Amino acid sequence: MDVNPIMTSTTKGRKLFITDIHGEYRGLIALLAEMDYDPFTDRLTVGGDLIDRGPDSALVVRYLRTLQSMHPERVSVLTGNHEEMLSWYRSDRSKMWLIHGGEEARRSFERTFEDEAESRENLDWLRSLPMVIEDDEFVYTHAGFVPDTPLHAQSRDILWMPESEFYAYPGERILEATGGRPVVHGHTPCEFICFDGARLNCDLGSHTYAIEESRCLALVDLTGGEYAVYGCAGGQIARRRLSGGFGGVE
Ligand SMILES: [Mn+2]
Repeated sequence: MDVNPIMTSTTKGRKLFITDIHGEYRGLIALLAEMDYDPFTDRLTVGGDLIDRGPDSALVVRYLRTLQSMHPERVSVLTGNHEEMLSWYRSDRSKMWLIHGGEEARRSFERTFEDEAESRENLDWLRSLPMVIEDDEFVYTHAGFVPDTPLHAQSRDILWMPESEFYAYPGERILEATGGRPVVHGHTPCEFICFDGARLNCDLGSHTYAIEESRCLALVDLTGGEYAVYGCAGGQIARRRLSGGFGGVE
């Protein structure tokens, strides 16, 4: 078997990314195991849309909140447009959340959280999550951002940014705004994770694609340039390489 020494040396202390989990708790846990996730060395960033549509939103929220509280230096969680809809629902009972998968999440909250206090703690945590996270190599957002506006002065509209709008900007313009760092994001389901030199969309449509067999969740190793895919319908896992020269090893 062909073992790449560079890959072997980077299996610890990787940067991992997962997004648009949408209540797929089993998939989340299976993928972390598949990739040998080590919370004491790996950095995990979650790209928002933890909740809605899928069966176990409360378990996803509780797990990630606990993980972050245990490893605050190495676990970061972004908000997405589904957390935004939940926040509106909690403020003024806006029905928009319930019709976009919130009904499933509400049932999961009722079934899973012990009492009102636990529910409030977890949902307040969701409300506190940031829209932009960055490190020395990458910028992370849920859907994209507007390069004309400073990274940390973005409007909350960016949580809803269609891929067509984000990808209408030339890659150079995005990299100029981030100081040369690629943007890792989700929000718009795609079939394969493809790096265009400036952007990496990691949403494979968990509980979102109309065709059940197409719904997948990915855990991406940004350091090693590969990812694991979990099929929401059958629970099968596959490994793939990132395309577009990502990770420095082809
Ligand atoms: Mn989503």
